[in-house]
Amino acid sequence: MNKHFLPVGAMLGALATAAQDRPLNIVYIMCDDHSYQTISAYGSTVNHTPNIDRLAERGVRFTNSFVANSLSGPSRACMLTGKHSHANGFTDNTKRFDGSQQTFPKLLQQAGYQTAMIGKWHLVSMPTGFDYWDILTGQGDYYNPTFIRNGERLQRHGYSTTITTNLALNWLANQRDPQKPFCLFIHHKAPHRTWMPDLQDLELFSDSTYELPANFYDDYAGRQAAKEQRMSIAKDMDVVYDLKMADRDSTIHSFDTTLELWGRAMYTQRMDSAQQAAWDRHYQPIIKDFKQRFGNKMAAEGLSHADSLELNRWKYQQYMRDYLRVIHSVDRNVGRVLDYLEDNDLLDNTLIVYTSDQGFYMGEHGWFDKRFMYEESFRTPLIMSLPAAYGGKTGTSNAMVQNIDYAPTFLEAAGVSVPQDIQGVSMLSELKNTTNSPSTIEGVAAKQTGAYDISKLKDRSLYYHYYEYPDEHRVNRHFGIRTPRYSLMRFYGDVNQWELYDLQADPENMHNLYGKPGTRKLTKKLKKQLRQLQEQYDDPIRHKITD
Ligand code: SGN
Ligand code: CA
Repeated sequence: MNKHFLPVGAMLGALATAAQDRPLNIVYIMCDDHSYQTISAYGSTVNHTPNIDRLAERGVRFTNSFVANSLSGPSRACMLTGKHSHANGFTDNTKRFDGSQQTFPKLLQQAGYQTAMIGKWHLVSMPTGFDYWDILTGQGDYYNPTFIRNGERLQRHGYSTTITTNLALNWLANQRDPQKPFCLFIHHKAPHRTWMPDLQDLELFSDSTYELPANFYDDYAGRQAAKEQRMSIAKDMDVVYDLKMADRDSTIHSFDTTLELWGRAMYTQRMDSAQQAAWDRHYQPIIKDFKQRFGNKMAAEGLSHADSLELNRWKYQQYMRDYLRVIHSVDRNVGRVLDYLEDNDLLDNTLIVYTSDQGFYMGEHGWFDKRFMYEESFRTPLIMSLPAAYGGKTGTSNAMVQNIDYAPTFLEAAGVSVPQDIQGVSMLSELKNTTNSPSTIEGVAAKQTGAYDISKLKDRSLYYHYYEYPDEHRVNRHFGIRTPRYSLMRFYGDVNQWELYDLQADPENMHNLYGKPGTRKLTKKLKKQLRQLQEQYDDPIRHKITD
Protein backbone atom coordinates (compact mmCIF):
# COMPACT_ATOMS: atom_id res chain seq x y z
CA MET A 1 0.00 0.00 0.00
CA ASN A 2 1.15 3.52 -0.76
CA LYS A 3 2.30 5.05 2.50
CA HIS A 4 0.31 8.21 1.85
CA PHE A 5 -2.82 6.21 2.36
CA LEU A 6 -1.95 5.01 5.80
CA PRO A 7 -4.33 6.93 8.03
CA VAL A 8 -2.84 8.46 11.13
CA GLY A 9 -5.22 6.39 13.24
CA ALA A 10 -3.72 3.29 11.73
CA MET A 11 -0.22 4.50 12.53
CA LEU A 12 -1.16 5.06 16.13
CA GLY A 13 -2.41 1.54 16.32
CA ALA A 14 -4.68 2.33 19.24
CA LEU A 15 -7.50 0.20 17.98
CA ALA A 16 -5.96 -2.23 15.57
CA THR A 17 -8.47 -3.88 13.27
CA ALA A 18 -8.47 -5.09 9.71
CA ALA A 19 -10.37 -1.97 8.65
CA GLN A 20 -7.26 0.10 9.21
CA ASP A 21 -5.64 -1.48 6.21
CA ARG A 22 -8.16 0.32 4.08
CA PRO A 23 -7.44 3.95 3.21
CA LEU A 24 -9.80 6.47 4.71
CA ASN A 25 -12.40 8.04 2.42
CA ILE A 26 -13.96 11.45 3.01
CA VAL A 27 -17.59 12.39 2.38
CA TYR A 28 -18.01 16.08 2.99
CA ILE A 29 -21.65 17.17 3.04
CA MET A 30 -22.25 20.89 3.24
CA CYS A 31 -25.45 22.87 3.04
CA ASP A 32 -25.87 26.50 2.27
CA ASP A 33 -27.22 28.65 5.11
CA HIS A 34 -28.21 25.82 7.45
CA SER A 35 -28.62 27.25 10.94
CA TYR A 36 -27.57 25.13 13.93
CA GLN A 37 -30.87 26.30 15.49
CA THR A 38 -32.71 23.96 13.11
CA ILE A 39 -30.81 20.74 13.83
CA SER A 40 -32.18 18.57 16.60
CA ALA A 41 -28.69 17.33 17.53
CA TYR A 42 -27.99 20.99 18.30
CA GLY A 43 -31.08 21.24 20.46
CA SER A 44 -33.57 22.59 17.94
CA THR A 45 -36.95 23.26 19.48
CA VAL A 46 -38.67 23.64 16.12
CA ASN A 47 -37.85 20.53 14.09
CA HIS A 48 -36.32 17.08 13.98
CA THR A 49 -33.42 16.07 11.80
CA PRO A 50 -33.14 12.34 12.48
CA ASN A 51 -30.52 11.66 9.84
CA ILE A 52 -28.17 14.47 10.75
CA ASP A 53 -28.64 13.34 14.34
CA ARG A 54 -27.74 9.82 13.27
CA LEU A 55 -24.43 11.15 12.03
CA ALA A 56 -23.95 13.09 15.27
CA GLU A 57 -24.46 9.87 17.21
CA ARG A 58 -21.73 8.21 15.20
CA GLY A 59 -19.26 11.05 15.55
CA VAL A 60 -18.31 14.30 17.19
CA ARG A 61 -20.56 17.33 17.29
CA PHE A 62 -18.67 20.59 17.62
CA THR A 63 -20.29 23.06 19.96
CA ASN A 64 -17.87 25.89 19.18
CA SER A 65 -17.65 25.79 15.42
CA PHE A 66 -17.24 29.10 13.56
CA VAL A 67 -16.53 30.48 10.11
CA ALA A 68 -13.86 32.96 9.05
CA ASN A 69 -16.13 35.17 6.90
CA SER A 70 -19.86 34.52 7.05
CA LEU A 71 -20.75 34.35 3.36
CA SER A 72 -20.89 31.56 0.82
CA GLY A 73 -18.05 32.11 -1.67
CA PRO A 74 -15.61 33.33 0.98
CA SER A 75 -16.43 30.41 3.27
CA ARG A 76 -15.89 27.90 0.50
CA ALA A 77 -12.57 29.48 -0.42
CA CYS A 78 -11.47 29.36 3.24
CA MET A 79 -12.38 25.68 3.42
CA LEU A 80 -10.64 24.73 0.21
CA THR A 81 -7.42 26.56 1.04
CA GLY A 82 -7.30 26.43 4.83
CA LYS A 83 -6.57 30.15 4.71
CA HIS A 84 -8.36 33.34 5.68
CA SER A 85 -10.02 35.42 2.95
CA HIS A 86 -7.26 37.98 2.50
CA ALA A 87 -4.81 35.11 1.91
CA ASN A 88 -6.91 33.15 -0.60
CA GLY A 89 -8.14 36.31 -2.36
CA PHE A 90 -11.87 35.54 -2.29
CA THR A 91 -13.02 38.18 0.14
CA ASP A 92 -16.62 38.59 -1.05
CA ASN A 93 -19.12 37.09 -3.48
CA THR A 94 -18.12 39.47 -6.29
CA LYS A 95 -14.67 37.85 -6.53
CA ARG A 96 -13.42 35.05 -8.74
CA PHE A 97 -11.55 32.20 -7.08
CA ASP A 98 -7.99 31.78 -8.28
CA GLY A 99 -8.11 28.06 -8.97
CA SER A 100 -4.39 27.86 -9.61
CA GLN A 101 -3.67 28.13 -5.89
CA GLN A 102 -3.13 25.26 -3.48
CA THR A 103 -6.29 23.56 -2.19
CA PHE A 104 -6.75 20.44 -0.12
CA PRO A 105 -8.55 18.50 -2.91
CA LYS A 106 -5.48 19.07 -5.10
CA LEU A 107 -3.19 17.77 -2.37
CA LEU A 108 -5.40 14.74 -1.85
CA GLN A 109 -5.48 14.17 -5.59
CA GLN A 110 -1.69 14.29 -5.76
CA ALA A 111 -1.58 11.71 -2.99
CA GLY A 112 -3.71 9.33 -5.07
CA TYR A 113 -7.19 10.25 -3.89
CA GLN A 114 -10.04 10.42 -6.30
CA THR A 115 -11.89 13.67 -5.86
CA ALA A 116 -15.41 14.74 -6.80
CA MET A 117 -17.37 17.92 -6.28
CA ILE A 118 -21.16 17.86 -6.71
CA GLY A 119 -23.64 20.68 -6.11
CA LYS A 120 -23.17 24.32 -5.17
CA TRP A 121 -19.72 25.68 -5.93
CA HIS A 122 -20.26 29.45 -6.14
CA LEU A 123 -16.64 30.41 -6.77
CA VAL A 124 -17.15 31.73 -10.33
CA SER A 125 -14.04 30.09 -11.84
CA MET A 126 -14.46 26.42 -12.71
CA PRO A 127 -13.33 23.84 -10.13
CA THR A 128 -9.73 22.61 -10.08
CA GLY A 129 -8.40 19.65 -8.15
CA PHE A 130 -11.39 17.40 -8.88
CA ASP A 131 -11.48 14.35 -11.12
CA TYR A 132 -15.20 14.77 -11.48
CA TRP A 133 -17.23 17.92 -10.95
CA ASP A 134 -20.87 18.55 -11.52
CA ILE A 135 -21.76 21.95 -10.18
CA LEU A 136 -24.85 24.15 -10.02
CA THR A 137 -24.51 27.42 -11.89
CA GLY A 138 -24.10 30.39 -9.53
CA GLN A 139 -26.44 30.04 -6.56
CA GLY A 140 -28.26 27.24 -8.34
CA ASP A 141 -32.01 26.83 -8.76
CA TYR A 142 -34.23 24.69 -6.58
CA TYR A 143 -36.30 23.36 -9.48
CA ASN A 144 -34.94 21.93 -12.72
CA PRO A 145 -31.50 23.38 -12.11
CA THR A 146 -28.71 23.84 -14.62
CA PHE A 147 -25.45 22.05 -13.84
CA ILE A 148 -22.00 22.22 -15.40
CA ARG A 149 -20.55 18.71 -15.58
CA ASN A 150 -16.81 18.76 -16.18
CA GLY A 151 -17.32 21.84 -18.38
CA GLU A 152 -20.55 20.82 -20.11
CA ARG A 153 -23.79 22.66 -19.27
CA LEU A 154 -26.95 20.61 -18.82
CA GLN A 155 -30.32 21.08 -17.22
CA ARG A 156 -31.71 18.37 -14.98
CA HIS A 157 -35.31 17.81 -14.08
CA GLY A 158 -36.39 17.69 -10.47
CA TYR A 159 -35.51 19.14 -7.10
CA SER A 160 -32.00 20.35 -6.38
CA THR A 161 -31.27 18.53 -3.10
CA THR A 162 -32.49 15.22 -4.48
CA ILE A 163 -30.64 15.61 -7.78
CA THR A 164 -27.40 16.54 -6.03
CA THR A 165 -27.71 13.44 -3.86
CA ASN A 166 -28.58 11.24 -6.86
CA LEU A 167 -25.48 12.45 -8.65
CA ALA A 168 -23.34 11.76 -5.60
CA LEU A 169 -24.72 8.25 -5.17
CA ASN A 170 -24.31 7.58 -8.86
CA TRP A 171 -20.69 8.70 -8.68
CA LEU A 172 -20.08 6.43 -5.71
CA ALA A 173 -21.76 3.47 -7.38
CA ASN A 174 -20.70 3.80 -10.99
CA GLN A 175 -18.16 6.46 -11.73
CA ARG A 176 -15.28 6.16 -9.30
CA ASP A 177 -12.44 3.69 -9.30
CA PRO A 178 -13.21 1.41 -6.35
CA GLN A 179 -9.49 0.67 -5.95
CA LYS A 180 -8.73 4.24 -4.92
CA PRO A 181 -9.67 6.19 -1.80
CA PHE A 182 -11.97 9.10 -2.48
CA CYS A 183 -12.98 12.51 -1.26
CA LEU A 184 -16.54 13.38 -2.26
CA PHE A 185 -18.09 16.83 -1.78
CA ILE A 186 -21.90 16.85 -1.62
CA HIS A 187 -22.68 20.55 -1.42
CA HIS A 188 -26.35 21.43 -1.36
CA LYS A 189 -27.78 24.69 -2.51
CA ALA A 190 -30.49 24.33 0.11
CA PRO A 191 -31.66 25.96 2.35
CA HIS A 192 -30.57 29.25 0.74
CA ARG A 193 -33.08 32.00 0.05
CA THR A 194 -35.82 31.75 -1.23
CA TRP A 195 -36.35 28.49 0.67
CA MET A 196 -38.36 26.61 -1.94
CA PRO A 197 -39.49 23.26 -0.52
CA ASP A 198 -39.62 19.98 -2.39
CA LEU A 199 -43.16 19.21 -3.58
CA GLN A 200 -43.42 16.19 -1.29
CA ASP A 201 -42.71 18.38 1.76
CA LEU A 202 -45.11 21.22 1.02
CA GLU A 203 -47.76 20.15 3.50
CA LEU A 204 -45.39 19.68 6.43
CA PHE A 205 -45.59 22.15 9.31
CA SER A 206 -48.68 23.85 7.87
CA ASP A 207 -50.36 23.74 11.26
CA SER A 208 -47.28 24.67 13.26
CA THR A 209 -46.71 28.10 14.73
CA TYR A 210 -43.36 29.32 15.91
CA GLU A 211 -42.52 31.56 18.78
CA LEU A 212 -40.77 34.74 17.80
CA PRO A 213 -37.24 34.92 19.21
CA ALA A 214 -37.06 37.08 22.32
CA ASN A 215 -34.99 39.69 20.48
CA PHE A 216 -37.12 39.77 17.34
CA TYR A 217 -37.92 43.44 18.02
CA ASP A 218 -34.31 44.38 18.77
CA ASP A 219 -33.84 48.17 18.59
CA TYR A 220 -30.09 47.81 17.95
CA ALA A 221 -29.21 50.30 20.67
CA GLY A 222 -25.45 50.80 20.88
CA ARG A 223 -24.86 48.91 17.61
CA GLN A 224 -24.80 51.21 14.62
CA ALA A 225 -23.95 48.57 11.98
CA ALA A 226 -26.82 46.42 13.22
CA LYS A 227 -29.10 49.42 12.86
CA GLU A 228 -28.05 49.96 9.24
CA GLN A 229 -28.39 46.43 7.88
CA ARG A 230 -31.05 45.50 5.34
CA MET A 231 -31.87 41.96 6.29
CA SER A 232 -34.87 42.51 8.46
CA ILE A 233 -37.87 40.22 8.21
CA ALA A 234 -40.17 43.19 8.76
CA LYS A 235 -38.56 45.58 6.31
CA ASP A 236 -36.59 43.58 3.78
CA MET A 237 -38.22 40.19 3.43
CA ASP A 238 -40.46 40.39 0.39
CA VAL A 239 -43.89 38.78 0.51
CA VAL A 240 -43.89 37.86 -3.18
CA TYR A 241 -40.23 37.01 -3.71
CA ASP A 242 -39.34 35.46 -0.37
CA LEU A 243 -42.70 34.26 0.80
CA LYS A 244 -44.15 33.20 -2.54
CA MET A 245 -47.34 35.26 -2.61
CA ALA A 246 -47.18 35.46 -6.40
CA ASP A 247 -50.85 35.97 -7.11
CA ARG A 248 -51.90 35.57 -10.73
CA ASP A 249 -53.66 38.93 -10.93
CA SER A 250 -50.65 40.74 -9.47
CA THR A 251 -52.46 42.68 -6.80
CA ILE A 252 -50.11 41.78 -3.99
CA HIS A 253 -47.21 44.18 -3.83
CA SER A 254 -44.31 44.54 -1.51
CA PHE A 255 -41.71 47.21 -0.95
CA ASP A 256 -39.33 45.99 -3.61
CA THR A 257 -40.58 46.03 -7.20
CA THR A 258 -37.56 44.22 -8.62
CA LEU A 259 -37.80 41.40 -6.12
CA GLU A 260 -41.50 41.18 -6.75
CA LEU A 261 -40.92 40.75 -10.48
CA TRP A 262 -38.22 38.13 -9.94
CA GLY A 263 -40.50 36.30 -7.56
CA ARG A 264 -43.36 36.25 -10.04
CA ALA A 265 -41.05 34.82 -12.69
CA MET A 266 -39.50 32.25 -10.35
CA TYR A 267 -42.81 30.89 -9.11
CA THR A 268 -44.51 30.73 -12.49
CA GLN A 269 -41.86 30.03 -15.13
CA ARG A 270 -39.28 27.62 -13.82
CA MET A 271 -41.37 24.54 -13.12
CA ASP A 272 -43.00 22.15 -15.55
CA SER A 273 -46.78 21.95 -15.57
CA ALA A 274 -47.04 19.08 -13.07
CA GLN A 275 -44.64 20.76 -10.64
CA GLN A 276 -46.47 24.05 -11.08
CA ALA A 277 -49.83 22.45 -10.38
CA ALA A 278 -48.58 20.85 -7.16
CA TRP A 279 -46.94 24.10 -6.14
CA ASP A 280 -50.09 26.08 -6.79
CA ARG A 281 -52.24 23.59 -4.90
CA HIS A 282 -50.28 24.48 -1.84
CA TYR A 283 -49.62 28.21 -2.24
CA GLN A 284 -52.78 29.48 -3.94
CA PRO A 285 -55.01 28.92 -0.88
CA ILE A 286 -52.40 30.69 1.25
CA ILE A 287 -52.37 33.56 -1.23
CA LYS A 288 -56.15 33.77 -1.04
CA ASP A 289 -56.06 33.86 2.73
CA PHE A 290 -53.26 36.41 2.66
CA LYS A 291 -55.33 38.75 0.46
CA GLN A 292 -58.27 38.49 2.79
CA ARG A 293 -56.13 39.36 5.76
CA PHE A 294 -53.99 42.12 4.40
CA GLY A 295 -55.77 43.37 1.29
CA ASN A 296 -53.49 44.43 -1.48
CA LYS A 297 -51.67 47.17 0.43
CA MET A 298 -48.63 45.18 1.26
CA ALA A 299 -46.23 48.02 1.84
CA ALA A 300 -45.98 48.19 5.61
CA GLU A 301 -46.57 51.95 5.55
CA GLY A 302 -49.99 51.29 4.05
CA LEU A 303 -51.00 49.18 7.03
CA SER A 304 -52.02 50.27 10.48
CA HIS A 305 -49.54 49.61 13.27
CA ALA A 306 -51.53 46.61 14.47
CA ASP A 307 -51.74 45.22 10.94
CA SER A 308 -48.01 45.69 10.45
CA LEU A 309 -47.31 43.69 13.55
CA GLU A 310 -49.67 41.02 12.34
CA LEU A 311 -47.99 41.02 8.94
CA ASN A 312 -44.57 40.62 10.59
CA ARG A 313 -45.82 37.67 12.57
CA TRP A 314 -47.35 36.16 9.45
CA LYS A 315 -44.07 36.61 7.57
CA TYR A 316 -42.14 34.92 10.33
CA GLN A 317 -44.43 31.89 10.32
CA GLN A 318 -44.23 31.54 6.53
CA TYR A 319 -40.45 31.92 6.59
CA MET A 320 -40.07 29.27 9.27
CA ARG A 321 -42.40 26.80 7.61
CA ASP A 322 -40.71 27.02 4.22
CA TYR A 323 -37.22 26.95 5.69
CA LEU A 324 -38.00 23.90 7.83
CA ARG A 325 -39.58 22.09 4.88
CA VAL A 326 -36.38 22.63 2.94
CA ILE A 327 -34.37 21.28 5.88
CA HIS A 328 -36.60 18.23 5.98
CA SER A 329 -35.52 17.40 2.45
CA VAL A 330 -31.87 18.01 3.29
CA ASP A 331 -32.13 15.65 6.23
CA ARG A 332 -33.85 12.95 4.16
CA ASN A 333 -31.06 13.15 1.60
CA VAL A 334 -28.36 12.98 4.25
CA GLY A 335 -30.10 9.76 5.30
CA ARG A 336 -29.86 8.42 1.75
CA VAL A 337 -26.11 8.99 1.74
CA LEU A 338 -25.65 7.33 5.14
CA ASP A 339 -27.76 4.37 4.01
CA TYR A 340 -25.72 4.00 0.86
CA LEU A 341 -22.44 4.03 2.76
CA GLU A 342 -23.78 1.50 5.21
CA ASP A 343 -25.21 -0.81 2.55
CA ASN A 344 -21.99 -0.72 0.58
CA ASP A 345 -19.57 -1.41 3.37
CA LEU A 346 -18.13 2.09 3.31
CA LEU A 347 -19.23 3.33 6.70
CA ASP A 348 -16.24 1.84 8.48
CA ASN A 349 -13.61 3.54 6.36
CA THR A 350 -15.17 6.91 5.62
CA LEU A 351 -14.83 10.19 7.50
CA ILE A 352 -18.27 11.81 7.15
CA VAL A 353 -18.76 15.50 7.65
CA TYR A 354 -21.89 17.62 7.90
CA THR A 355 -21.63 21.38 8.00
CA SER A 356 -22.94 24.61 6.49
CA ASP A 357 -21.12 27.47 4.77
CA GLN A 358 -22.20 29.66 7.70
CA GLY A 359 -24.94 30.06 10.26
CA PHE A 360 -28.20 31.88 9.64
CA TYR A 361 -30.69 34.06 11.48
CA MET A 362 -34.02 32.47 12.25
CA GLY A 363 -35.54 35.79 13.31
CA GLU A 364 -32.97 36.62 16.00
CA HIS A 365 -32.52 40.42 16.00
CA GLY A 366 -35.51 40.40 13.62
CA TRP A 367 -33.32 39.06 10.81
CA PHE A 368 -32.82 36.50 8.09
CA ASP A 369 -29.42 36.16 6.30
CA LYS A 370 -25.96 36.12 7.94
CA ARG A 371 -22.69 38.15 7.52
CA PHE A 372 -22.34 39.56 11.05
CA MET A 373 -19.82 38.31 13.57
CA TYR A 374 -22.74 37.92 15.95
CA GLU A 375 -23.21 34.39 17.17
CA GLU A 376 -25.98 33.01 14.95
CA SER A 377 -24.13 33.74 11.73
CA PHE A 378 -20.55 33.44 12.98
CA ARG A 379 -21.23 29.93 14.22
CA THR A 380 -21.92 27.05 11.88
CA PRO A 381 -23.02 23.48 12.58
CA LEU A 382 -20.22 20.93 12.35
CA ILE A 383 -20.37 17.20 12.81
CA MET A 384 -17.50 14.90 11.91
CA SER A 385 -17.62 11.16 12.20
CA LEU A 386 -14.32 9.30 12.07
CA PRO A 387 -14.79 5.52 12.06
CA ALA A 388 -13.85 3.69 15.25
CA ALA A 389 -11.24 1.66 13.41
CA TYR A 390 -9.32 4.90 12.85
CA GLY A 391 -9.50 5.86 16.50
CA GLY A 392 -12.73 7.83 16.02
CA LYS A 393 -14.81 8.64 19.05
CA THR A 394 -18.35 9.83 19.65
CA GLY A 395 -19.60 12.77 21.68
CA THR A 396 -19.15 16.52 21.64
CA SER A 397 -16.16 18.78 21.39
CA ASN A 398 -16.03 22.32 22.74
CA ALA A 399 -12.78 23.09 20.93
CA MET A 400 -12.78 26.50 19.25
CA VAL A 401 -12.66 25.54 15.58
CA GLN A 402 -13.12 27.41 12.35
CA ASN A 403 -13.64 26.46 8.72
CA ILE A 404 -9.98 27.13 7.83
CA ASP A 405 -9.31 24.06 10.00
CA TYR A 406 -11.12 21.60 7.73
CA ALA A 407 -8.36 21.40 5.11
CA PRO A 408 -5.60 20.42 7.55
CA THR A 409 -8.00 18.01 9.29
CA PHE A 410 -8.83 16.20 6.07
CA LEU A 411 -5.19 16.12 5.02
CA GLU A 412 -4.03 14.77 8.32
CA ALA A 413 -6.83 12.20 8.40
CA ALA A 414 -5.70 11.03 4.97
CA GLY A 415 -2.09 10.81 6.07
CA VAL A 416 -1.03 13.63 3.75
CA SER A 417 1.31 16.18 5.25
CA VAL A 418 -0.07 19.65 5.91
CA PRO A 419 1.81 22.43 4.09
CA GLN A 420 3.27 25.13 6.29
CA ASP A 421 1.34 27.95 4.64
CA ILE A 422 -2.04 26.57 5.67
CA GLN A 423 -3.38 28.85 8.40
CA GLY A 424 -5.89 26.50 9.97
CA VAL A 425 -4.99 23.74 12.38
CA SER A 426 -6.04 20.13 12.29
CA MET A 427 -8.85 19.16 14.61
CA LEU A 428 -8.25 15.46 14.10
CA SER A 429 -7.22 15.04 17.73
CA GLU A 430 -10.74 16.16 18.66
CA LEU A 431 -12.19 13.31 16.64
CA LYS A 432 -10.13 10.61 18.27
CA ASN A 433 -9.91 8.80 21.50
CA THR A 434 -6.19 9.29 21.56
CA THR A 435 -5.33 12.82 22.60
CA ASN A 436 -2.39 13.37 20.32
CA SER A 437 -1.39 12.34 16.84
CA PRO A 438 2.34 12.84 16.57
CA SER A 439 2.96 12.96 12.84
CA THR A 440 1.40 16.13 11.57
CA ILE A 441 0.46 17.89 14.78
CA GLU A 442 4.19 18.50 15.17
CA GLY A 443 4.30 20.17 11.80
CA VAL A 444 1.30 22.32 12.54
CA ALA A 445 2.53 23.26 16.01
CA ALA A 446 5.85 24.34 14.57
CA LYS A 447 4.25 27.12 12.60
CA GLN A 448 2.21 28.55 15.44
CA THR A 449 3.50 31.82 16.73
CA GLY A 450 2.49 31.34 20.30
CA ALA A 451 -0.98 32.87 20.03
CA TYR A 452 -2.32 29.68 21.53
CA ASP A 453 -1.21 26.23 22.45
CA ILE A 454 -2.21 23.65 19.85
CA SER A 455 -2.99 21.09 22.50
CA LYS A 456 -5.58 23.48 23.91
CA LEU A 457 -8.00 24.12 21.10
CA LYS A 458 -10.56 24.93 23.78
CA ASP A 459 -8.68 28.08 24.77
CA ARG A 460 -7.97 29.24 21.29
CA SER A 461 -8.98 32.65 19.93
CA LEU A 462 -10.43 32.92 16.45
CA TYR A 463 -10.09 35.63 13.84
CA TYR A 464 -12.93 36.91 11.65
CA HIS A 465 -13.05 39.33 8.74
CA TYR A 466 -16.14 40.20 6.66
CA TYR A 467 -15.88 42.41 3.54
CA GLU A 468 -19.01 42.51 1.38
CA TYR A 469 -20.38 46.05 1.62
CA PRO A 470 -22.66 47.71 0.65
CA ASP A 471 -23.99 44.79 -1.37
CA GLU A 472 -27.50 43.61 -0.85
CA HIS A 473 -27.89 43.54 2.93
CA ARG A 474 -25.70 46.51 3.85
CA VAL A 475 -23.69 44.89 6.58
CA ASN A 476 -20.65 47.07 7.21
CA ARG A 477 -17.20 45.58 6.91
CA HIS A 478 -15.73 44.33 10.13
CA PHE A 479 -13.04 42.18 11.67
CA GLY A 480 -12.71 40.80 15.15
CA ILE A 481 -11.53 38.27 17.65
CA ARG A 482 -13.58 35.60 19.44
CA THR A 483 -12.17 34.05 22.59
CA PRO A 484 -14.05 31.29 24.38
CA ARG A 485 -15.83 34.01 26.37
CA TYR A 486 -15.64 37.37 24.62
CA SER A 487 -15.95 38.84 21.18
CA LEU A 488 -14.45 42.13 20.12
CA MET A 489 -15.39 43.53 16.70
CA ARG A 490 -14.22 46.52 14.73
CA PHE A 491 -16.65 47.82 12.10
CA TYR A 492 -15.02 50.05 9.51
CA GLY A 493 -15.96 51.97 6.37
CA ASP A 494 -19.22 53.87 6.70
CA VAL A 495 -19.73 52.78 10.28
CA ASN A 496 -16.60 53.04 12.40
CA GLN A 497 -17.29 51.43 15.72
CA TRP A 498 -15.92 48.88 18.15
CA GLU A 499 -18.22 46.37 19.78
CA LEU A 500 -17.43 44.20 22.76
CA TYR A 501 -19.54 41.34 24.12
CA ASP A 502 -19.33 39.14 27.15
CA LEU A 503 -20.97 36.06 25.65
CA GLN A 504 -21.31 34.36 28.97
CA ALA A 505 -23.68 37.09 30.13
CA ASP A 506 -24.98 38.10 26.70
CA PRO A 507 -24.93 35.23 24.20
CA GLU A 508 -27.29 37.16 21.93
CA ASN A 509 -25.00 40.16 21.32
CA MET A 510 -27.50 42.65 22.66
CA HIS A 511 -25.26 44.75 24.92
CA ASN A 512 -22.24 46.39 23.41
CA LEU A 513 -19.87 46.86 26.34
CA TYR A 514 -17.21 48.74 24.46
CA GLY A 515 -16.15 51.83 26.38
CA LYS A 516 -18.31 50.88 29.36
CA PRO A 517 -16.88 51.30 32.87
CA GLY A 518 -14.81 48.36 34.00
CA THR A 519 -13.95 47.08 30.53
CA ARG A 520 -10.72 49.01 29.84
CA LYS A 521 -8.28 46.34 30.87
CA LEU A 522 -10.20 43.60 29.10
CA THR A 523 -10.50 45.67 25.93
CA LYS A 524 -6.79 46.43 25.93
CA LYS A 525 -5.97 42.74 26.30
CA LEU A 526 -8.36 41.68 23.54
CA LYS A 527 -7.10 44.37 21.18
CA LYS A 528 -3.57 43.12 21.73
CA GLN A 529 -4.63 39.56 20.97
CA LEU A 530 -6.51 40.74 17.92
CA ARG A 531 -3.38 42.47 16.64
CA GLN A 532 -1.40 39.29 17.26
CA LEU A 533 -3.86 37.29 15.19
CA GLN A 534 -3.70 39.86 12.39
CA GLU A 535 0.08 39.62 12.46
CA GLN A 536 0.01 35.84 12.57
CA TYR A 537 -2.36 35.63 9.62
CA ASP A 538 -0.77 38.60 7.90
CA ASP A 539 -3.99 40.49 7.24
CA PRO A 540 -3.03 43.79 5.54
CA ILE A 541 -5.99 45.58 7.16
CA ARG A 542 -3.84 45.95 10.27
CA HIS A 543 -1.85 48.66 8.49
CA LYS A 544 -4.98 50.62 7.61
CA ILE A 545 -7.12 50.37 10.73
CA THR A 546 -4.79 50.95 13.60
CA ASP A 547 -6.95 52.24 16.44
C1 SGN B 1 -28.09 36.13 -2.71
C2 SGN B 1 -29.29 36.42 -1.80
C3 SGN B 1 -28.88 37.19 -0.56
C4 SGN B 1 -27.72 36.50 0.11
C5 SGN B 1 -26.59 36.34 -0.89
C6 SGN B 1 -25.38 35.67 -0.33
N1 SGN B 1 -30.29 37.12 -2.51
O1 SGN B 1 -27.62 37.28 -3.31
O2 SGN B 1 -29.99 37.29 0.31
O3 SGN B 1 -27.28 37.24 1.22
O4 SGN B 1 -27.06 35.54 -1.96
O5 SGN B 1 -25.67 34.38 0.11
S1 SGN B 1 -31.18 36.31 -3.56
O6 SGN B 1 -32.30 37.19 -3.84
O7 SGN B 1 -30.40 36.08 -4.75
O8 SGN B 1 -31.60 35.08 -2.97
S2 SGN B 1 -24.57 33.30 0.04
O9 SGN B 1 -24.84 32.35 1.10
O10 SGN B 1 -24.65 32.67 -1.26
O11 SGN B 1 -23.31 33.98 0.24
CA1 CA C 1 -24.46 30.59 2.40
